[in-house]
Amino acid sequence: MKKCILITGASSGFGEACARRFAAAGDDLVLCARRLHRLKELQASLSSHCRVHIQPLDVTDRQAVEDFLPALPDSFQGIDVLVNNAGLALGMEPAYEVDINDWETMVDTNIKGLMRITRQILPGMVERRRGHIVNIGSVAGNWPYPGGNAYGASKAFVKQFSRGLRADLLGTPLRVTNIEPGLAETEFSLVRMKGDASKAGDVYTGTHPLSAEDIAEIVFWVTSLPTHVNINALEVMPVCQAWNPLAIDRTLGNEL
Ligand code: NDP
Ligand code: 8X3
Repeated sequence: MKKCILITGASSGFGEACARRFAAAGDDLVLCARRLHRLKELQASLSSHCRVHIQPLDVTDRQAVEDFLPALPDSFQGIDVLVNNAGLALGMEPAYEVDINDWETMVDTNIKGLMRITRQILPGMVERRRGHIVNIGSVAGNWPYPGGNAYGASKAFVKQFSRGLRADLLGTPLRVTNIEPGLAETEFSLVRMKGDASKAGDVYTGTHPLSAEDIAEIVFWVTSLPTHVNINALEVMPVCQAWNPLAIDRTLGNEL
């Protein structure tokens, strides 16, 4: 049965790939991001497959998020699947050198933006007794690494918030899933390295990372399972990625 899919951050990477995947299934799409020209291009390429509504939206703008749902055309109001994908990492500096503005932008986008959209969409899903929220977390929410500080913490929030939603929604048919990708090649690293294409490229050198299409297939799969099945969390890494041993410093000597 055809669904109505709302994807935040649909202008590139996972969000765009999810749009293409759901479009291939003929679902209705509501696509948001800040870059309207990207959304327009995507809409043009998908509109022969399905109905597509695009909406410029900055998820850090609380008023814009509150105005978002009422402004949707009636035929797109019944959101069945919310893919909470808009997000970013900024910088790799250690916590004692980081630009506090970067931390705040990550919190405003990855935490507050995701909460605001969820709060807008969830009441309608509960009322219609139909819906699936798919949050895009990260391995960074499970495993700390140097320079991951606030980004990892924001994704740990997404993990626990997803569990909390499930707890609140027990007794309804609604589903909640947290997808936790590892290394994936999108515009993510270009954004994190603030436009430095060389540094962003280095992140993937010699690897075979996940693709945006890999993640889109997983998002599509979790939403296509029988309606009594809830994937709570799904951590996915490329084969070339795993854990390091715990780090041990051998330089401090007598200073401690
Ligand atoms: P991209 O940079 O390719 O895509 C990020 C998307 O988020 C863009 O469409 C961007 O659109 C949107 N976005 C960013 N800020 C805002 C905002 N304030 N309001 C609305 N939209 C916004 O990266 P990915 O596709 O990789 O990232 C998607 C999600 O996946 C993020 O949450 C990221 O943290 C997560 N992730 C990424 C991994 C990776 O290695 N790539 C691994 C694990 C998780 P626009 O700029 O047009 O607003
Ligand atoms: C993105 C994955 O490992 O760069 O969420 O933090 S990682």
